[in-house]
Amino acid sequence: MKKIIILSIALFTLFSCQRETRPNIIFIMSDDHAEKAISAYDPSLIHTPNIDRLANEGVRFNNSYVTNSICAPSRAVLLTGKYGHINGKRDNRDVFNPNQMTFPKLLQEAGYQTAVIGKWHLKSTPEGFDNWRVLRGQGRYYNPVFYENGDTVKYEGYTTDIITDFVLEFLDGRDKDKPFCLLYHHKAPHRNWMPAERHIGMFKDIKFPLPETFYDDYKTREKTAGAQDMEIKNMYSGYDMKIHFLPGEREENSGGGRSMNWDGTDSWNNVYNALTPSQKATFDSYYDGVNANYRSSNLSGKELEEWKYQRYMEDYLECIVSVDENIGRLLDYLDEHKLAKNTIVVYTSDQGFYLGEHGWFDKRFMYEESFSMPLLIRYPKGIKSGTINNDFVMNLDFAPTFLDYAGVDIPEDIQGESLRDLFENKGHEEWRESIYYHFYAYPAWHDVPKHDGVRNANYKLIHYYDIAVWELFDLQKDPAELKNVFNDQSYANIRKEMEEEYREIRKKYKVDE
Ligand code: SGN
Ligand code: CA
Repeated sequence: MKKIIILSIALFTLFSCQRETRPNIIFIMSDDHAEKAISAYDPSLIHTPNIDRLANEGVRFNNSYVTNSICAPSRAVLLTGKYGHINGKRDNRDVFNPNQMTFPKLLQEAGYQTAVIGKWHLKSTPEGFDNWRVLRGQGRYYNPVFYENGDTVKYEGYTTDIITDFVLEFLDGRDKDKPFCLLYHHKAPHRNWMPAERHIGMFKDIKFPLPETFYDDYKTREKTAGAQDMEIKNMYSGYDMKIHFLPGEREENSGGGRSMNWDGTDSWNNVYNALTPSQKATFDSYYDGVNANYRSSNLSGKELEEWKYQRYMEDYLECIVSVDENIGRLLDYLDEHKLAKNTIVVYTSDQGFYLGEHGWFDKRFMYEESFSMPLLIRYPKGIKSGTINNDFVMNLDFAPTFLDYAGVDIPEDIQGESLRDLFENKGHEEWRESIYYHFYAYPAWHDVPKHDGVRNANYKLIHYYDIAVWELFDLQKDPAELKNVFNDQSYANIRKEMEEEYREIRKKYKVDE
């Protein structure tokens, strides 16, 4: 009898010890958040003290990239650790096949409590989650509709705050005997950039500097960079700039939706009308002035374009202030509940974004601003504070990393690598030296042709295969990617090497012809 008791105590202790050593995981992803709009990366545009905590107390990755710079495909890569041609989600229109392996399913099987809260956008119902509360479609900034564990519920308030309320609610009500894995996904700062009431107008007096490439003439890239529809000058005056139309007035610009037949009617009013009377009053208290200024100054040409840029930056960055505040709420919660030490906290975005570079907003291209994604990870038990990492990491690596830290076997067919190797040095010497990208969403908004390509430390080769155009950039000499040297004879050898690398990497990732 005594023996049995001792044995059960021993087993119980062993079991509970095991439970305690497995880390919790909080994966925070915002939508369209450029690195340059996080002060840990670049302090010149905005101060994000809470997001920066993750860099200061953990690691900042300087070379983190997505496989495909568009929302839903990026989310499918997160879940599966595989490229879109393998997981089946190549563009926003494809429906994600939920009957495939995902890392939340594996963690759930291994005894984790799993949840996803916020933007989802994968069209099929979330699977592998004990709790899910996801935004309908793209989600709205105000008064959002959520699908939650089978019900459809509408809430009043600001979506960034509401998503975080739900996150804290989940943490409070969780099963404390299990480790948890929580995907916490913001809608902000996605278009059409509506700040929280408390932040409206806070950047009104700041004059944001124009990026050096704002007036890019697209020379040597005429059919690609020069043929898109994502220029700031074509942003909607209604929906994007929040100008109310006068009777009979129509949108003059494509707004980047040339191929999608936006009807040109009062696009801001549709969104504005979904606000409550008190939200409207707050919007009016600031945007009435913007409207008056727009009408009285009657700008055109470059002046109008630069005015749009300022308005865009103001609203975009104000949305990020709310994201940052809410991350502060979460980090405080982790401190107060003594969860910080044993929780891996990741901050990233579904891709990068243009903040005026090349004259653009949006993403899609394999050029640096949209190909890259911000990535900060804090895990006091495994990562030294203040670490800077310059290796090529990808959103492919999230799934294997989380499985690795949770002690779950990484399935053979996962295409990413565990980032844990970078901090514990095993296998670090053999880390990848080049990365592969593939964008498929054409025809679609913003008119960016399909392309794939390879990047290494010095060069980038891009193939727009439907229009038979190649681009080669010398990233050391031309980091802004303004000069395509594909047909430059002095690069003939480099071109050959990169073409070989392109063939190899496509083979490695099993890209079908
Ligand atoms: C919407 C936006 C586009 C954006 C896509 C994809 N237009 O269509 O500007 O590129 O989403 O974004 S909007 O007028 O509806 O805001 S993604 O992040 O979901 O991939
Ligand atoms: Ca996005």
